[in-house]
Amino acid sequence: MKIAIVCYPTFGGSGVVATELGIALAKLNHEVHFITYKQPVRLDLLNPNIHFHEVNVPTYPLFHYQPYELALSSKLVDTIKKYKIDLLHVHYAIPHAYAGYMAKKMLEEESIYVPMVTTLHGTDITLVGNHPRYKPAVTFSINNSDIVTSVSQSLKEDTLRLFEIRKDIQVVPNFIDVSHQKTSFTDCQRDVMAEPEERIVTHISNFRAVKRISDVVDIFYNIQKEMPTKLLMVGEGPERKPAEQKCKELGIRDKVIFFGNSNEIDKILCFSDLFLLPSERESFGLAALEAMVNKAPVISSDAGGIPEVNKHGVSGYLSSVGNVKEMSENAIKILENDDILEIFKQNAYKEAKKFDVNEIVPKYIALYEGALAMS
Ligand code: GMT
Repeated sequence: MKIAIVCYPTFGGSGVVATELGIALAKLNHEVHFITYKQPVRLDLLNPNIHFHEVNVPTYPLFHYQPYELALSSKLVDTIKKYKIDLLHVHYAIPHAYAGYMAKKMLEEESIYVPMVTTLHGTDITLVGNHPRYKPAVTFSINNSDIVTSVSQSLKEDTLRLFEIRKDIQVVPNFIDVSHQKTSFTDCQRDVMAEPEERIVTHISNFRAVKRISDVVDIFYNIQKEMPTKLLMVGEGPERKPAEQKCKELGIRDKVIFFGNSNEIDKILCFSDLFLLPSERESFGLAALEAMVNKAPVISSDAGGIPEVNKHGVSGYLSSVGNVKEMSENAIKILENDDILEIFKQNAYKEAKKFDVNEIVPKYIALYEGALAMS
């Protein structure tokens, strides 16, 4: 199949999932065309089946807002025609499903029919998409997609609750390449990060308010009172500076390392003993899955789709949003005993394997085949 993928190219779960999906499809000999405004951060163009087409938005002083959707739909039309694309898969409803729909309609004028699969990722539904200013357009573009998928059962339920949806929504969970984790590198250099007796706790996100970064710092503060520990904070976003300030005020700044955005999260997760994800909302929690495949148990909130990934008492523990006390106690329970930590580490890995790329990508391929058969 020739598949066009539209996604956000930046650090963030939806772009990562779209990129990993494209890479997996290319390995299965499908021809994959990424169409977005920048090369996706995790995209390696060395595979001959992978192509990247940049969407350029020429700036014009008359426009207060530059029309990205227009440029994207035009680029889609041109690319689909030029490369004879069979199917369009857009990740994140806003504005990709809307632009994809417009491209489909323009192509129909020329008797070219391309089915569109839309994958809902989370904030496109629960935060941004639900805003009254976007809601009609988001509802319209979901209802006019040929196939709609969501990354968790929880997100499917949120979508049906928040929007008037006529379409069936298929749950296709996010995934991870377990074999890559095993083979990508062997030198886990724990000693550059911490002393042998120190535990390593990690948080990775885009440092937005929804991630409750302040809870991460509070939980870590409680842990480090009980045992020698380091906190690794990976990512960039508006809550980073306030978090650094809070660490200073609590007198723990020297125990916390802020990395900024990183392309080497496997290297950081390989020596992590525990992962913290106390988010206010989370449709899936891809970062938790990436931690689990690296054998890091997860202390998380029970928001959204997290319970579908992190299993309470098995791969970690779940608490209600904001229950820092319970999250701290559970973290300490896992970290204070080597044997217990080892059990949780193995369990986390075992649970992560359920989301292996080889289990999940065939589900997308089956949906693509169904969409093509319908068109
Ligand atoms: O977490 C974010 O704010 C980034 C966002 C995105 O669109 O990149 O993540 C969403 O999609 C991820 C991939 O499907 C999910 O793992 C995240 O849980 C989801 N974030 C939220 O729902 C807040």
